[in-house]
Amino acid sequence: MASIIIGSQWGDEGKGKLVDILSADYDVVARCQGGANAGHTIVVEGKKIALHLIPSGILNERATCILGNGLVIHLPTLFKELAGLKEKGIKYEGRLFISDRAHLVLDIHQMIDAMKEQELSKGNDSIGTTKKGIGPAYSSKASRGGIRVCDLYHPENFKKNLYRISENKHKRFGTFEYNVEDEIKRYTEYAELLRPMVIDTIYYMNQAFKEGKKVLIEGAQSTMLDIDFGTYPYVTSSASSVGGACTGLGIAPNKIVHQIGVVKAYTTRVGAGPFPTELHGDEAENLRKAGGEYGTTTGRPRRIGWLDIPVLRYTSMINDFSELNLTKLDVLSHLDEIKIGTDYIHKGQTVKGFPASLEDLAECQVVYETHKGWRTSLENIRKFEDLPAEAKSYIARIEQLVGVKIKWIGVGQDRAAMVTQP
Ligand code: 2SA
Ligand code: GDP
Ligand code: MG
Repeated sequence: MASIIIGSQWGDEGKGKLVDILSADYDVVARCQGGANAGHTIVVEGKKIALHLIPSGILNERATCILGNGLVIHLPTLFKELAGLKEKGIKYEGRLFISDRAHLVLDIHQMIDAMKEQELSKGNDSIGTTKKGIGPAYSSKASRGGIRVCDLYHPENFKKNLYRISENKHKRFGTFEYNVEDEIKRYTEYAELLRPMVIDTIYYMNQAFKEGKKVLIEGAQSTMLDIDFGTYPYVTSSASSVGGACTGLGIAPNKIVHQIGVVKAYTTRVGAGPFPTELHGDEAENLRKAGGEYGTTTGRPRRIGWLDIPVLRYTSMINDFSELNLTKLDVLSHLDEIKIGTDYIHKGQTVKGFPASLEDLAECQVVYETHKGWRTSLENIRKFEDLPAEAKSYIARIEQLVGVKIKWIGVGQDRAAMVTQP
């Protein structure tokens, strides 16, 4: 059986922390999509670890970690991250495996990401990507010109494809500095370093199910950034909702028995794109500071807003969340009043689902309700019954509005700061 942890908003809900906690009960922890655009921060006894490509289950020595076929992998970033783990004394040898079908993000993809953003900025249309080469790498994949991990072991093929990518991109973007021969040399070295980790992860995953192993799938980015369901084109380039687990790991949907949604107690978004409950000025700045809302990968300040129930109903519908983890409730502790956006009104009608057109979305008015704050620190609370009454009623109201039980409540950054609702 598998459980999947999926973001219900625009990312950075705190998925990494929950994966780290739950991984103690799992044999395998797998990533199925995205790349080093992800940033998952875990804090254990005051020590911070930021992961981008490697699953957050790596801290649990019992778990085998998998990077599935649905990922796009920048090998220099992967090796940097592995060196960081080594420095911290975390052993990954023999328990981190990479799909031979995963696609590579090459430096040229990262350069194109930056050039495309620059081009879009002329019309004020930049996506605000992480510039990690994600969109261009998935474009190469979809247009059947990508390079996969298995191609590293067929140097002639690798070389031919890299020259082709480089020629195509120069035709499209004009002159820019990119030395194909240097890149080939680097990748010849990476290929050998990577070899012990490369396996057929599809066979591995399905054998793991046959052997009765428990699998935890770690979502990255989140449903509102999904290429199909998100606020297109202000999305990432992968399937970051439940369906991405099947295509990104080669497993059947009936293997996934729990879909755990992670919900931040307010909303954040990095990069451009619509954000109906967005706050500005001091209100936003105070929450940003209280929540440390700066990108784990890029350090960019995250945009801040109130909890958006239409978003949660929509992402809960797509993923059929079995239970939720409400995170960062402690961040709201300084507020006298907390708002929740309960509905969108468009042309006098309550919106069902979520508008496809960004123009329609911009015309929506958000209906808010106001809740009394609790004005006391939650960080040392470890039992549900010890939460203040106002916090309990905020939790109960979210459960009622979304129609899904909140099983875990995050009350601080540390691994230990998690309360379970009986
Ligand atoms: P990309 O780079 O092509 O995937 O960017 C497309 C959009 O997806 C957003 N995106 C993210 N949003 C939130 N968190 C992400 N990871 C990092 C983090 C972000 C960071 O954990 O903080 O450090 O800035 C992430 N990755 C991609 C991105 O902002 C674009 O809106
Ligand atoms: P992810 O991308 O969903 O894994 O989330 P990130 O790691 O990018 O961002 C979430 C941030 O919030 C990280 O710095 C976490 O350490 C932190 N965090 C997670 N849960 C909580 C919580 O309950 N309270 C507080 N204060 N911080 C939290
Ligand atoms: Mg993140």
